[in-house]
Amino acid sequence: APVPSKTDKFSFGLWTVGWTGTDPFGGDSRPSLDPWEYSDKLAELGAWGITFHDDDVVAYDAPEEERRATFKKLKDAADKAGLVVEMVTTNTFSHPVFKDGGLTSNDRAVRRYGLRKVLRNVDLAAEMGAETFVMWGGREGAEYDSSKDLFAAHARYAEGLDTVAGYIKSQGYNLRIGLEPKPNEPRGDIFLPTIGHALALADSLEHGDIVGLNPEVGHEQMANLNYTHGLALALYRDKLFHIDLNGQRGLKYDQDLAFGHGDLMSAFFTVDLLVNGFPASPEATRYEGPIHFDYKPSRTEGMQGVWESARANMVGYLMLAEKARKFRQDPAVQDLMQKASIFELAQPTLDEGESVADFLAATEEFDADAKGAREYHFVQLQQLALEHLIG
Ligand code: GLT
Ligand code: MN
Ligand code: MN
Ligand code: MN
Repeated sequence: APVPSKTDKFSFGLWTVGWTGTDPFGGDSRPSLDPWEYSDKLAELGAWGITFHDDDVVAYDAPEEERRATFKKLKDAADKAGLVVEMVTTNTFSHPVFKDGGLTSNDRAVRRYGLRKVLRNVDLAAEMGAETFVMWGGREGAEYDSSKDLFAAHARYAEGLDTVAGYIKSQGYNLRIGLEPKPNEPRGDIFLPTIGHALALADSLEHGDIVGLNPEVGHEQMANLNYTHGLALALYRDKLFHIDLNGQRGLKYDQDLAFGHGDLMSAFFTVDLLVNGFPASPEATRYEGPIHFDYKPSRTEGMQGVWESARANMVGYLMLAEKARKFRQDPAVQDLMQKASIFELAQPTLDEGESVADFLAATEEFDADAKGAREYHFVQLQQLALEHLIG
């Protein structure tokens, strides 16, 4: 198996390997370590970076001095292990105060408290040298449509995001916000449920230029959507700031399996896009950020299983990357892509300078029946992908 190394730019949330197995039906199945114990071990396994919420490192109500000392201890340990703190995020979902949301709670005092907690972490993120500030609004949402003015909820969400983005700019921080969509869980319906929804709200902001996306594989799949298509739209809009890779099998609770342990074919084409880019659009934006894993070591695993599963994400990614490269380089694949007219899609439909009037006036020979009978060879191409994947 390939060996992960720092040049692969793999990173992990401390809350991933740090998950102690608590679920709605049972308590911890594993011990909890100190944050630097997780980061040291991740570095040893070949990771390049770590990410965390404020509350993954210190208790949410820790006194200022303790808070400073603990973050410093973690940063020193990360530096020593050669790890980058590439992203920092805020926990606005665990404490009951956030049960109706942080930025969109009906209760204005809660919103002011939530916004302060987020802004405090923007300072922390900058101090830690992070370049991405993720905002997963897990509690922003509702169980009942009767419970909220849904127009105001979106207005307050936008207000909160613009305040955070404006603050980042005013402080001159080298940070961009990555919105993380999720359709449901823990709320019955979460606001900004998909990549498309988040893009639409980001586009409406005054400081939207530094507000983009942090899409998670499982979250898009929980909405029955195609993750790779979502990444493509985010890239098209220059908004793919960060990614959360993991695995999900179908429409059920958020499984957070290791990357590749869910929909393998979909994972293959996600990696294909990340390592090879779009086949016919070489000038298109590429994702060059961290390969960040947001998974949970299953509750059945002990500490050995935690480290085995962390490694599984990285090794799985590297194996898929190797296969994706070979797939694209295969002359038989290139030939079929040609026959499938894949490269032709990059050619604009209108000629350069062609007006709609010219276009409408033009008489072109076109045989709809012949085109209706043409072959695209898509199945054959997909089969070649499968053969590369499992061959
Ligand atoms: C939480 C969530 C993840 C998000 C994290 C960032 S927190 O674990 O389930 O998907 O990425 O806030
Ligand atoms: Mn998830
Ligand atoms: Mn999660
Ligand atoms: Mn996530």
